[in-house]
Amino acid sequence: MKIAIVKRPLEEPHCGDLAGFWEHDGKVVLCMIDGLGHGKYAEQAAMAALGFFERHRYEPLLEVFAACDQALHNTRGVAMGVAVAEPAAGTLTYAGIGNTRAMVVGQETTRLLSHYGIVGGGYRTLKTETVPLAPGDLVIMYTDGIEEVIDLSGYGETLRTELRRLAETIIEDWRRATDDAAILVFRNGE
Ligand SMILES: [Mn+2]
Repeated sequence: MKIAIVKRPLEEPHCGDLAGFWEHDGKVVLCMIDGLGHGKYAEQAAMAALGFFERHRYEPLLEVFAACDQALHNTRGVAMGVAVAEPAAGTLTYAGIGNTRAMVVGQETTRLLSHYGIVGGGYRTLKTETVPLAPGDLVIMYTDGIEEVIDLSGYGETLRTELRRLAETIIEDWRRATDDAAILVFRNGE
């Protein structure tokens, strides 16, 4: 699987931004988490969310978000985005709460919608969104430690095929110096 995750904590050793991925049954599940604030308690909340999600990752997305919201109520809470890629179907299904970001970059760039709220602190509405995912498309997910709008148009084709270098370059170019930062880049199989 072609995937790269790069993290830059604001203050070592704690990083409140965490990412995970799992592959099963022809699907790839991608998860980006930002524990509120940064430092030790942000990391604790993010680890609780990642652990919860890992145990329940094959359950329906909206149910996992709802149960995770309950399970994290005595933490600071997190922003969380989850994308499920189904290469055979040519689709990506996304759900997100809070200000983690996700986009599909192919012929066009499609930004996915996150809903308002905090996982662990409550939210009103959450829906999944399904968009096309073509062979070779990139899925890029990141936290708000990186500028919301990142422009990849200046990045050449070589960079786009070297996922770790691409992730490192984005984080160097678009990082905000006031927060933890993390990025996950996934290339859909060709
Ligand atoms: Mn953040």
